[in-house]
Amino acid sequence: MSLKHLTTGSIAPPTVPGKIRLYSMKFCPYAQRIHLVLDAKHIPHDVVYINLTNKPEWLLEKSPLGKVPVIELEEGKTLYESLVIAEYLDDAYPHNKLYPTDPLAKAKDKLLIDRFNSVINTMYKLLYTNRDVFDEVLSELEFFERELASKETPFFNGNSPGMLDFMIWPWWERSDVIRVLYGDQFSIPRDKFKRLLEWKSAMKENPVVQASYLDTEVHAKYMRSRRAGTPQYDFNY
Ligand SMILES: N[C@@H](CCC(=O)N[C@@H](CS)C(=O)NCC(=O)O)C(=O)O
Repeated sequence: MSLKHLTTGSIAPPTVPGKIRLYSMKFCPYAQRIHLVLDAKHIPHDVVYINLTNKPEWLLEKSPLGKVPVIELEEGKTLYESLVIAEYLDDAYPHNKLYPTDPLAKAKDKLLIDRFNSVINTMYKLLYTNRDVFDEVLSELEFFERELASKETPFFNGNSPGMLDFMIWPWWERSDVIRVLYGDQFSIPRDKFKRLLEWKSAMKENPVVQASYLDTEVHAKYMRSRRAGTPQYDFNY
């Protein structure tokens, strides 16, 4: 396992028989989705971290869009796009199913994951281009607050986290960065988002989440470097 993010000029480390290889970047929320699935299902794997500013030449052979996450199942056999990878892993390793086994419940969870894209896009705008859209993020979250309230369980999946919980978690882990960067008025109000904030605390305690969890300060440090146009991938924390 290489902890340093590999750059241009590096050599692709050979895959290890019996282990899935995940190409990741320490601060990428999409890659974190796959860390969560691999950890939740205890799938043997190793991780190679990629410097996305100075990408290794060989990345394009594994990932046609030059993005992470990518998984390599055996030498040269790869799969990309976080949601496609997550579903593949859930199907190929059927123990401890993360998606509901009921097809309708699964389809509904996929709709919610899709709907969360609007939160992701607005959060991205808020962090990188326009801090005026905080209210827009909150109004998009109201839908998820109502959904969770209607379920009457601590997690979207029930009494333990499932695919929907894990697929939206990486952006929740980063949600306090907005407050750190812009001030306390950018906090998610507890009176309007009681259930989601309880969910967030319960997720943070979950051992699978803890395995890839990084503190708000660490995420903020990365985001500051990225906002300055020089993303730092290898700093100590
Ligand atoms: N839709 C993709 C998004 C992945 C993505 O945007 N990854 C970013 C890092 S967080 C990336 O690799 N960026 C490099 C680039 O765009 O050149 C997925 O769900 O996997």
